Amino acid sequence: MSLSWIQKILTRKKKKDVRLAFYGEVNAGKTTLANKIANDLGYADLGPVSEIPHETRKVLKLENAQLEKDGVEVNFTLLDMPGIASTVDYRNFVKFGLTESEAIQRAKEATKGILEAIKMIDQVDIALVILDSTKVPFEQVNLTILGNLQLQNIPLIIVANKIDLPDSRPELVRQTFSGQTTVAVSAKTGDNVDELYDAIIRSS
Ligand SMILES: Nc1nc2c(ncn2[C@@H]2O[C@H](COP(=O)(O)OP(=O)(O)O)[C@@H](O)[C@H]2O)c(=O)[nH]1
Ligand SMILES: [Mg+2]
Repeated sequence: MSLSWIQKILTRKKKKDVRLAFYGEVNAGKTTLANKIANDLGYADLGPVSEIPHETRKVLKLENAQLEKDGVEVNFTLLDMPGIASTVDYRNFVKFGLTESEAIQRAKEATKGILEAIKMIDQVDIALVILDSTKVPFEQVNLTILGNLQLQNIPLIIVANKIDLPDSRPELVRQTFSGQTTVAVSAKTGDNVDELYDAIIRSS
């Protein structure tokens, strides 16, 4: 992939700092997508990915991702947020094989992380709202995230993720949030991530 989209961000708005945040429900693929973008920028992964919910419990930052191209410099900051959830039940983690005390600790950290993610909304330039497109999109968590972002006038892009899976329904996501920019991708395979870069440019 070329990095021309970053150049376009720079030349269009001459914006030196772009703080790009990854919001969404738990296990939507936020960290997978953040890692993919970090790798495209030439950086290492921001953090680990897991099928156990609430793997990301602190905001993961890739700060000062310096990009110098044709004499232009940018500080690109990726903010991979803890997954938002309406309930955090430690018993779910026990099902994944954690001990009870590990599960309780994880639940405590996850709850703190959700608050941290919501508090940081006002520091964000562009929010990606990542959804698992194999799931029903019209869901309380997604509505809460969108409502909070809209309240603060943060430009947002809905990312219908996991289109590599056979039961993915990105069209349903698009229809559900028809007023919003929606891009369907697979963070895992990288499919269609280029289109997401175009959407980021248009929002910046
Ligand atoms: N098939 C598929 N799985 C994905 C994709 N993105 C993430 N996953 C998986 O979904 C799970 C949660 O991913 P993660 O990035 O940790 O989600 P997060 O909680 O939103 O940060 C992991 O098992 C990932 O491998 C994708 O595009 N396709
Ligand atoms: Mg994560």
